[in-house]
Amino acid sequence: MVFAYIRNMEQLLQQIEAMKAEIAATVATTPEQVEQFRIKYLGTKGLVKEIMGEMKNVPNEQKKEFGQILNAFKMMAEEKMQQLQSALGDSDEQSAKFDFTLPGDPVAVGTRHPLNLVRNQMVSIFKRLGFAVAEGPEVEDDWHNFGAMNLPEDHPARDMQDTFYVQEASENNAAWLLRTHTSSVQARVMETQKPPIRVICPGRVYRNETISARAHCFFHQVEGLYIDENVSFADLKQTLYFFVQEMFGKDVKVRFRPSYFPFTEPSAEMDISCQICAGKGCNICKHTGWVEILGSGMVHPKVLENFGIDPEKYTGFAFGMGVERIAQLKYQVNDLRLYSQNDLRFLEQFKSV
Ligand code: 2NL
Repeated sequence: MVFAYIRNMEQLLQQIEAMKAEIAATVATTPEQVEQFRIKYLGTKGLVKEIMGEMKNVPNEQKKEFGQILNAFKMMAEEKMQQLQSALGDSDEQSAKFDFTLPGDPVAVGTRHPLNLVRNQMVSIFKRLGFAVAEGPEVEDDWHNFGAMNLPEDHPARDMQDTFYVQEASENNAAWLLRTHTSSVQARVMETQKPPIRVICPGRVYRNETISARAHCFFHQVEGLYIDENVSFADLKQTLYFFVQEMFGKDVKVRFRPSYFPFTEPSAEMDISCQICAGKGCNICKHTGWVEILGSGMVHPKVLENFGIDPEKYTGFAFGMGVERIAQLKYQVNDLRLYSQNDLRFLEQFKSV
């Protein structure tokens, strides 16, 4: 009997402390060593069992205190056993399953859509000129989309053939539609803000078109509006010239052609030298060396009046352009449908842009 010589509690305590130190110092690197530890301390003839047997020699008034000490000792031995086992498991089974030196699975990195890339670029150029960004709803009433923009009731653009109506006009209700341009957003800006106003409105717009390489039932626009005292056509030309130089480089040439829009007077379209053939003549520019990129003009006095802005005091310019068209010229995209088909072979080409 190991504990046969124990004469008093003092000795018993010393013995427990010595075993605790031994347990703490135990290392096991093989399953056999772990098993040896188990037999020595936790086996049916192990030290834990044996020392528990000493309880019967402990005087009654000290039983509670020593009971706790013995229990703590038992738990320590059990915990150590678990530690030794799991340490062995780690080094043995798990590292056999996993090779931590292998490279990880590659994480697929997405790419920005070319239209977002170009839209962001356009927005950042106009921001540098002091334009704020405004956004608005894609489902609009016909006042914000057409009426406020000086489109007469019988204007062909309002035709069912050209516009997607969500709800037709009735006696008490306005017509609701998918906006055909983002001018409706500028309308909402003029409704809520006083001049000076300087905003650009990027967004998706809808037109009832048969889908082909050159037309789609939705596309993306960036429209701009600048209203203040003494805003002139020269300001319009210089602003747009700055924009294309930033977008396409300093060598780009521009020309303005007179045009017509119900919401601007006078109106002009702007062409730039063809970015595909550098003006030599190709399919994109129809062998003219020029491509149209935007429509613009001085805001029609009636549009200003619609929002209580005095056309005698204030003037403004506005412009609108298609993001798809700018992206086509920058990246030579020859089919509009590519933008909405989500073909990864197309989209992945914009990885490094
Ligand atoms: C085009 C032509 C244009 C505007 C849009 C506009 C907005 C307000 C007042 C007056 Cl609030 N005009 N926008 C003006 C001229 C042309 O867009 O071909 N877009 C793709």
